[in-house]
Amino acid sequence: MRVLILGGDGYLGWPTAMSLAAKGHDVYVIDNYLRRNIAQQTSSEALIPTPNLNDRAEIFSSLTNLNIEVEIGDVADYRVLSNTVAKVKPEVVIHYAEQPSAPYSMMGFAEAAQTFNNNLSATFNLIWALMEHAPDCHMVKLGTMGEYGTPNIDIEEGWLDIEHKGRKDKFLYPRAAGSLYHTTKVLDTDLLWFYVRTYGLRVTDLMQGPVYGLSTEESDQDERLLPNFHYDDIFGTAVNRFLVQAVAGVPLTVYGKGGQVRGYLNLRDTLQCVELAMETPAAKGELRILNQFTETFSVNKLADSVQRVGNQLGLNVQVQSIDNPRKELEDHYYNPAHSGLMELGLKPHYMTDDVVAKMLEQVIKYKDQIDPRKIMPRVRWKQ
Ligand code: USQ
Repeated sequence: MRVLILGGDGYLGWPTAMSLAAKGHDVYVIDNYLRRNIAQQTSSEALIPTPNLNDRAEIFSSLTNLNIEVEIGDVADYRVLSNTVAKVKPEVVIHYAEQPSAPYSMMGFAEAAQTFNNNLSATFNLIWALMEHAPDCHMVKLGTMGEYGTPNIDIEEGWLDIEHKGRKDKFLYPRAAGSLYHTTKVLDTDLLWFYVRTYGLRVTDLMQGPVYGLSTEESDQDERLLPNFHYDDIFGTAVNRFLVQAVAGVPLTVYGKGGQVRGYLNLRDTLQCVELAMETPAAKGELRILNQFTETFSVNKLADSVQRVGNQLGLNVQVQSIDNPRKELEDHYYNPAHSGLMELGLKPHYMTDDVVAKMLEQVIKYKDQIDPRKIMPRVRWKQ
């Protein structure tokens, strides 16, 4: 298939590009380096240096003879995206081109506005570019499990059947996100639903939990092909941060009580999920929503596992609860459905001790590059 990836330089975008190229698809990626620029501006650079997108594509091509077409451009600019879609005429667009950090979106007005404008414009522009130039194209859009928040009832896959005063209807599952970033994804979903039901677009919206891991078939061939690995408080997820803290000898920073439960998945499973979604596209006029994670656990459980495996590797790992810089429930019910992708054929890779050990070993190689100033939280949700 002709595949266009928006946000092809990102943690998910780059591994997806390589994986789909390796499977024989024609891959075209576009990215404006927004994350790289914000990382530099906020002193949140990745642990492992990653070549720029053109260089990555060249290295990949020299190893595999496979081509990934690269464009450096801003999809939040309609003319840029419209020209690209008209030129590529994609059969599938994978939309990752969003500012992905919850803490960044909570820093202040400028960062919130940048997140809001970038994320909503990217989605809005893509909708229009597809309607204009590729109306049959299947959009695979990356949403987040954080759209639902942590409600005190079971979370369904995107939709909820409601009976009210004796009448029944189906609605988008209620959303209650915990950051402006997560809220932009809620707004994306609403925007998509309007255009799907009104103009017959075909869209899969993937509600993904936090992803971890560096190892994929392609990135294992050469360290220069590794995805971005951030461990700071802005772009680093709890998993990455705990791994680096364990190696640096800093107590693992559990925010508050540590009972925050999320739905996690391995990077290899993101690649599988996106491919499965591509292979069985949503119908015209369908907004298909799939909850994309393979297992749920709490921050405390994650810290326990990094501590246990770290100690087996000879590290002396401590865990310390610190004042929570976010506003979120720290002890809550969490039972989200996630059968859709399993039914499509997903074969999960779980976070076993072996997987944690491999990630720690990878971080240990770069121990000297850990900057302790990036570790403690710098951004607080104003309460
Ligand atoms: N947390 C800690 N200690 C830390 C860092 C985080 O206890 O040092 C806690 C947070 O308070 C939160 C949980 O760990 O309760 C997860 O935080 P995170 O930073 O790992 O993930 P989050 O901010 O939710 O965002 C990440 C990605 C985002 C994606 C989201 C999926 O950055 O792009 O959408 O995971 S989800 O969490 O399902 O919304």
